[in-house]
Amino acid sequence: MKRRQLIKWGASSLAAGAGAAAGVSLAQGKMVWKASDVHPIGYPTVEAIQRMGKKLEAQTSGRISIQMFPSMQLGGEKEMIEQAQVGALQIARISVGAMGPVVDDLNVFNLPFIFRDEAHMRKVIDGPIGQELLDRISNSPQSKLIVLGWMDAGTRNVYANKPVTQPTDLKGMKIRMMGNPVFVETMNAMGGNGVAMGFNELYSALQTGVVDGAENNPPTLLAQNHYTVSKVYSLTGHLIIPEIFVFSKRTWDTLSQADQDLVRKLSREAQLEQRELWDKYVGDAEMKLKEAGIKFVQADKAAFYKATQPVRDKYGSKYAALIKRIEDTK
Ligand code: GTR
Repeated sequence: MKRRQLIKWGASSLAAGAGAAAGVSLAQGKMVWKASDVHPIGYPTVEAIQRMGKKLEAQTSGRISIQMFPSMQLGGEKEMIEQAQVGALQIARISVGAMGPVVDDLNVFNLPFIFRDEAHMRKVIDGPIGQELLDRISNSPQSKLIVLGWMDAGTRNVYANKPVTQPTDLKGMKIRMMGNPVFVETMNAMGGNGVAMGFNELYSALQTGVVDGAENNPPTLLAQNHYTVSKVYSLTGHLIIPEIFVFSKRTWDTLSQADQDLVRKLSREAQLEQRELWDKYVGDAEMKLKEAGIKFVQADKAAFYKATQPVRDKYGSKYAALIKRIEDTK
């Protein structure tokens, strides 16, 4: 065998080895990246990543593509984070709620009523604070993830089969919260009993009465079919939690600079597209929920704000400087 040919062979088997180690399917030099989301096809976060995949395929002449695994096919967000960390999965879209236990600073965004409204949240993630937090995740040795960008997830409100307008309405009610102590304590402070539970278990827990309710944004209430078992949506507005999409550092480190730059560029586009898709989807979701007979009820937000002050005091003290900067973002 000629020397040049040998080198070529050696290089390609090396590349295949690196790819295989990082869990990337490689056929004839083509890379197929696995992406995962808990939401179904058509949901704005899923759609934005699929569009990114199409562009990636077009701009690399088919060398790189994305295979989407929607609807929790690869498990809940905790599992998705773990798979991305070991390189079994390349792109994961996850809530900052699930990232708090991985990178502590992110818990600032998981505090109740930390943002005045969604416009305030967007100002913060679009500005220097947003960039600093993304960098902190990418630079944290224990995260093993590279953050590609932010995504929107609107405002979370309580849903159950009765209205919740005051903290006293939640008395004795078991409300599912994401698995992060700050959320369970938030619900307890709001007057209910917070129950930490994986998102993948929630539908049947609502259906069988293991929990009395949950809390989420309108698109999730619709897309996860929770509205078929919880009929009243009370606008408590207690959490506005953005989401992120991340790339496995293990795979990232095997990519060429040019491929990394391309992914960065397309990620920025995906972030902008998701926001547009999100705004439209929220409007559609609210309309469909109302058409399906879901009652939207205005809650006394000031009362819930007051009730959750101990949570902000307890968790917020160590982030005091950051919280001040968030408050000062106008
Ligand atoms: C949704 C979010 C999911 C997941 C879910 C939950 O709003 O998009 O990523 O975090 O909430 O409550 O677990």
